[in-house]
Amino acid sequence: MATQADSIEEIFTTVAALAPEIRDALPGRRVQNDETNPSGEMQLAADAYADELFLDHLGALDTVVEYSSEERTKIVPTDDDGEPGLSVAIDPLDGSSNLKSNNTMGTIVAVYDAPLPAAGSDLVAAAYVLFGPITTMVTADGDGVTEYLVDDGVREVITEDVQLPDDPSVYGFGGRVPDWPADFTAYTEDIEPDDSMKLRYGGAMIGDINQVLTYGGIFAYPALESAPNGKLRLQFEGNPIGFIIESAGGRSSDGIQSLLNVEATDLHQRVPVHIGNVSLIKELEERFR
Ligand code: P6P
Repeated sequence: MATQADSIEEIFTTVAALAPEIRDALPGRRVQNDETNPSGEMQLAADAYADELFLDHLGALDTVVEYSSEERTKIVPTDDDGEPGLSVAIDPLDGSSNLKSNNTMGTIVAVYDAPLPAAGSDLVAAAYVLFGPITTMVTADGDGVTEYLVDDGVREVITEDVQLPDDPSVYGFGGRVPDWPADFTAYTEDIEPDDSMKLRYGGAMIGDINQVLTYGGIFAYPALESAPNGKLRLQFEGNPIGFIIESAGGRSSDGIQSLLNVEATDLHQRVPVHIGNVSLIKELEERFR
């Protein structure tokens, strides 16, 4: 009988094995396919291609009973034996709009031990694959964070027990400045004059989060005047990335509480996202009180 750790490892291995095929398919799939995803965003051929691959391969695993993705309106049941199992929520290509400009993007995987939509506290694992100059994968499974090189679809450990650096040095804030609410603007006015901090914002959450994980700092896509719940999705972005950074000694927040405590009400619900060093998130929550 496979343990839950075995099941998580099998999911991570499957995702890593698909990375070369997805990366190789990017050059030929930079075009929009005249579809919009459930969040109303234009879909690229690459988004749809990656989504189909993940459904086929993750859905075939005995221990996966539900598959969902940013690209699909509905949850796909993938189990026919009625045995309990894990629910996977995927952002197949986070930051796919960076494909046109040849900037970083990748895949975010959330593994919940509960039916979807689920709270972050139901996560048992999360990971992201980052298509940068090299392909890397960062995983968290409740027992620390590990960074891997993904070479020909096989993970090779780079660093075990990854921890956020104590002294933060980067920040990246999404949304348009005039659209930021006053409390977030006030917070940015604390951060930007700090000469130990520099702006790093690349348009793909996992690229910016990897900067935070590497150098320490904060990434935020806050609530906006025009979009009080912000832009990022709880199930596919906020929860898994919050889980990873909290597992690396950092903190996540919707402005009030950890993202992992936000109630899940809809598969594609959006949530204000603030993730990084504990000191920076605490300072933000103080501002929001
Ligand atoms: P903007 C990518 O589309 C994404 O969902 C995140 O990966 C990224 O952080 C954000 O949206 C970028 O949004 O408004 O800067 O294009």
